[in-house]
Amino acid sequence: MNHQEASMTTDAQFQQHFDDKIAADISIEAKDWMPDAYRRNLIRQIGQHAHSEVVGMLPEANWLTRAPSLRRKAVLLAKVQDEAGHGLYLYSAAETLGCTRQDIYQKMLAGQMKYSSIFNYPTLNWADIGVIGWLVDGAAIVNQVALCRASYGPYARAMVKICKEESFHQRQGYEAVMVMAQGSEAQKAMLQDAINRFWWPALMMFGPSDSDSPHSAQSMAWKIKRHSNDELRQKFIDNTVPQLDALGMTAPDADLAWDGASGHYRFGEIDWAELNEVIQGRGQCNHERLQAKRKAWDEGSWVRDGAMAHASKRAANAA
Ligand code: FAQ
Repeated sequence: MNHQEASMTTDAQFQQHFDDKIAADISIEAKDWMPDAYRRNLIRQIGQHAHSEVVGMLPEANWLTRAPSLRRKAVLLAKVQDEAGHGLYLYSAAETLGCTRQDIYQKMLAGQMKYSSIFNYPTLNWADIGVIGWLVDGAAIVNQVALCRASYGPYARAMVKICKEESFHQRQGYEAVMVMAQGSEAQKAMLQDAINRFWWPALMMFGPSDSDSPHSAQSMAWKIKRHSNDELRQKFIDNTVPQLDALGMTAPDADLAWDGASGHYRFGEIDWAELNEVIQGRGQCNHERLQAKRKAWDEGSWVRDGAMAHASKRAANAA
C-alpha cells in the first residue's frame, strides 16, 4: 500500500467512525476527528448564533433607562446580562472548533458573518420589550431546545444552560404582556401594535422555507439540526396562537386559522423578500446595530489592552 493509499484508508476509517457515532447519537467532541465541512458548518452556525446574542442586547438595552418600574428594570437588566453570557458560552463553543473569537467577531463587524434578522427591527415602545421576551425568546426556545441534542457536544451543552435562561426570558415577557393586556385601552393598543410589528419578523427567525434553505439537509443529516426550519416555525405558531388568544390579542395574519385535519394552525405567506433584504444588511436597523458594535469594539480597546498586558506580565512572572 503506498503512502497515498494508506492515508486514504485512514481518512475513510475516520469518516466511517464519525458516521457511526452520528448514527448512534454519540456526541462529537472537540478532539474527535470530524469532516472539514462539518467543522466549517458548525463555526458558521454557532458563530451566527453567538453574534445574535450580543447584537440582540441592543434593542432591549434601548429601554433599560426607561423601564416603567424598578422591578421591570431589574428583570430587563438581568435578561440583557444573560444574553451577554449566552454570547460568551457560544463564542467559547465556537473556539473549540479551532477558530478564534476575535476572528469571527471581526467578520461580524465587517458584515461577513450574519446575526439573526430579528434584531434589525427597532424597539419603539415599552410593549416591544414584553413582546420580544414572549415572541422572540419564545421562538428562540423552540429552536434551541432542539439544539440541546445537536451532535456537537460543546454546542449541545451550551444550549442546555442557555435554554434554562431563555425560559425565564420568555416567561417574564409573557407576564409583562399579560399585565398590559389587562390594562387601559391605551396599553392594549400599544401591545397590539407591538404584536403587529413583531409577529412576522418572529416567524422569519426560523430561516427560509425548507425548499430554500441551503444548509438544512446536510445539517439534519449530521444531526446538528434535528428539525427543519418549517417544522420549528409550525411548532412555534401552534404553541403561540393559544397564548395570543388568552391575551385577547390578534396576529396580523388574516389566514391564521386552526386546521383540525392536520392538527396545526394554517398561516399566511411570509414575506420572503423582506427576510432576504434584512439578511443582506438592508433592514431597518442593520446599519445602526453594526455601528453600535463597532463603536463598542473601538471604545473597549483599552480594556483588552489592559487585560493582555496583565496576562503577559503574569506569564513573564511565572516563567
Ligand atoms: N436571520 O440554510 P439556512 C437569540 C441565513 S435567538 C439571519 O436555513 P441554517 C436569543 C443562514 O445563516 C436568534 N440570517 O441556514 C435572544 C444562512 O446564511 P449563510 C439566534 C438567517 O443555518 C433573544 C442562510 O440564511 N438563534 O439570539 C436567518 O441551516 C432576545 C440560509 O439559511 C440562532 O442563531 C435569520 N433569521 O438555518 C437574544 C439559532 N435565517 O451562513 C437576545 C441557531 C437564515 O449561508 C434577545 N441557528 N439565515 O451565510 C439556527 O438554528 C440556524 O442557523 C437557523 C438558519 C435556523 C437560524
